[in-house]
Amino acid sequence: MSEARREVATHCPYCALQCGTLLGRDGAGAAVRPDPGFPVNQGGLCQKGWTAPTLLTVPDRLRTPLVRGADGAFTPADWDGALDTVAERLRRIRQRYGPDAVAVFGGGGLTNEKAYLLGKFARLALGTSQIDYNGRFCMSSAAAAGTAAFGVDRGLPFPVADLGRADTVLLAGANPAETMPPLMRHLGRAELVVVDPRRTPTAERAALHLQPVPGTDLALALGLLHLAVVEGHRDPRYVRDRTTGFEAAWQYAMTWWPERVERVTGVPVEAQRTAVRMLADAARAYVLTGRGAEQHSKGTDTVAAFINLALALGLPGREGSGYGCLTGQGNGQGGRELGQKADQLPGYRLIADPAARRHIAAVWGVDAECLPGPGRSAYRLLDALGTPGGPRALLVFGSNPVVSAPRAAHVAQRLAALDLLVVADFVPSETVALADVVLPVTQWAEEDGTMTNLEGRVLRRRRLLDPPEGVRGDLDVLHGLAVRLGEPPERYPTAPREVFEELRRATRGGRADYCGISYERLDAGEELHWPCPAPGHPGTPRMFLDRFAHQDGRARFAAVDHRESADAVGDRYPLYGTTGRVLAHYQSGAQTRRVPELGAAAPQMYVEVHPDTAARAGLAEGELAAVSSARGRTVARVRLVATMRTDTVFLPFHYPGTGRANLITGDALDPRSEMPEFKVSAVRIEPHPGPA
Ligand SMILES: Nc1nc2c(c(=O)[nH]1)N[C@H]1C(S)=C(S)[C@@H](COP(=O)(O)OP(=O)(O)OC[C@H]3O[C@@H](n4cnc5c(=O)[nH]c(N)nc54)[C@H](O)[C@@H]3O)O[C@H]1N2
Ligand SMILES: Nc1nc2c(c(=O)[nH]1)N[C@H]1C(S)=C(S)[C@@H](COP(=O)(O)OP(=O)(O)OC[C@H]3O[C@@H](n4cnc5c(=O)[nH]c(N)nc54)[C@H](O)[C@@H]3O)O[C@H]1N2
Ligand code: SF4
Ligand SMILES: [Mo]
Repeated sequence: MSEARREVATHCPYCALQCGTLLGRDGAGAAVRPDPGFPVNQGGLCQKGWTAPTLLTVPDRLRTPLVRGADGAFTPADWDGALDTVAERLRRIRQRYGPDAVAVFGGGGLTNEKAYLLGKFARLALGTSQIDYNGRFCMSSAAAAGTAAFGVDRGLPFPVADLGRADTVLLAGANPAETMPPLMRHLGRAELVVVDPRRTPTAERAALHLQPVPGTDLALALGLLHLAVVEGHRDPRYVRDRTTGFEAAWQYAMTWWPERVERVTGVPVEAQRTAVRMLADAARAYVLTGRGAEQHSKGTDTVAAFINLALALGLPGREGSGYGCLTGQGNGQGGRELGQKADQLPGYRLIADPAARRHIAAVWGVDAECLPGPGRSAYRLLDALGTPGGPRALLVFGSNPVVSAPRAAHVAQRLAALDLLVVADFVPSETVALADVVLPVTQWAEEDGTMTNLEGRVLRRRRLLDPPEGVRGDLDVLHGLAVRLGEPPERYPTAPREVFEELRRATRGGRADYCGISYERLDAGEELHWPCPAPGHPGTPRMFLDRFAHQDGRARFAAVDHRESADAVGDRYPLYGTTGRVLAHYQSGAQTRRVPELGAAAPQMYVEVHPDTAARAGLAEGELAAVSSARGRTVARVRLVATMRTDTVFLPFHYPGTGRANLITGDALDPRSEMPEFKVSAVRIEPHPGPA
């Protein structure tokens, strides 16, 4: 790295907006400023983005491999020693129990190159089917519904900047004012319809806020479709020429007349009517979903119902209108199409599809027969750890499931039951604390690679700094392990560019085709959205303008009906407990809790409660409450919020220990996406007698 290069154009390490930043040296560390030329953030950054460099030099950064000794304590090790230990123990476990006894858990924050190599490493070097990743907890319901409707799933099938010309945008279960603040710059012109049980900062900016009972969006979306049809807003030409399946979908929506919807959701009939009119009267309108609508045991059907509404109004695939899902993690999009998902191979290919297997096997230089089949999805995988017939070893790259997985106390027990837990991370997360071997890896500013943002735009992450001594890149770690497991070294390149060149070939002809994208084109400043099937191809910022990706070119309505959440509120647990995010913290908080400014902005676990609900429970502002469900309890400070529904409490999931929101969440999964029900638990709130 030349010292002369004082500033590089790169992207924020956190969320899927991937704000453009200029990263420069600042003493021993680095400083960022927004890249004014990048159209997605238009010169904006949130608090997390501004403070991201702090984590590069945080005092407890992992700087040496650690191996747990017989006494239970971590001992620093050199890299050769640590990798030898891991390889030797993996080999023994595999010999004794077979290849599926070793599992891999990846992350949507990994670069495309890392996600691709991790999937290849699992299938070839380990020969295991047992790989999945935290994106299962994030995007999977929208991905399943989007694929079924459109034939392919790209978070936003249009550039973010298109939202800037919208007249109406419906946001179902998304709070971008806190989760993607610079996105709000594009939503300044539009009238917003926000569907959220809480009056969030996003809802404050809305022309219309619908405040449903948690877990009832499916009924609401069916009701909005009902009204759109009976009030004559359906676009009959579009429905006839560009879609199939309306009649079957209508059989359900027909029965969701507005009064019935009001009874189930609590959203007044008049507000339903206004929402439909605002969408139907707009020349340009968008329907967007976030985790609030998706993280349910009926998340896939809920997204499908919102897509049905968008299709009836003729929005998807029309310039200036559409449906999209707001992707979450930095590489939430790329992470889900490059082969770290249990049922997928690179290019969004299905691992059970013989043609897909042949194509990938040829790129990898192996026989298709030696590729394993589909494995367990994320929660099922975690739940099976250390059980008879389940994995005995787990390698974690880019997730902190002790805090972020549902039913977290149970998941921590499963992790503790393993023969071997290996975690690659750059900070001592709560999952690192349970590991047998810890591998310290590089961070964004110390590495090259690519990320794919929420609009399918492929971006360059660029290296400015040399990693601290003792720290290696994830690609080096995978290479080192693979070679020790007897793989040919050239099969696991350590240079990101080389991995990308292979990844291009692997995705060729797949649904997410990166074949025409190269570091050269990206570095020359080209704006490239996949699919980009050839080197001369301009990429595809707007999808579906002529046809959808199904063979007949048509989008599919889905025949879906409402159903209850898995957890029923009742005498014992009378309230809806829902969970989500706050501005200052990111995910499990492993990173942002270490940044002093962010820690100070949101220092400790709290629960948002309506004053009447709190009073009934004998609780006042600032007091400690125990929030319990059938799974367990979490301890949180009461924050009185007058705009809350009286039947609902809200818990952020960024905090560790006894304040983990996931101590109360359960293991109900969506039958199609296997998304956990993070957004609805039946809970009770009461004073917590002791210290937190
Ligand atoms: N500050 C911050 N930003 C982030 C992240 C972060 O951790 N912190 N994470 C990134 C990632 S990975 C993701 S996935 C995105 C998520 O971004 P969002 O989807 O915006 O985030 P959430 O807070 O999980 O959920 C959004 C809203 O859903 C509401 N909600 C809860 N239950 C329901 C329900 O039943 N129906 C409806 N309609 N709404 C409901 C919550 O009140 C919440 O305001 O954010 C990304 N950006
Ligand atoms: N109750 C509740 N639970 C939730 C949610 C919710 O809304 N409510 N949301 C869910 C969602 S949408 C998500 S996305 C998950 C996220 O939850 P997690 O998967 O736990 O995500 P992070 O906290 O980002 O954890 C990433 C870890 O990997 C490390 N890391 C970051 N980049 C890299 C890298 O390049 N290489 C390696 N080796 N390590 C890296 C970080 O330091 C951190 O420790 O949480 C889910 N859990
Ligand atoms: S909005 Fe997302 S990408 Fe942009 S600065 Fe904040 S965390 Fe980073
Ligand atoms: Mo996410």
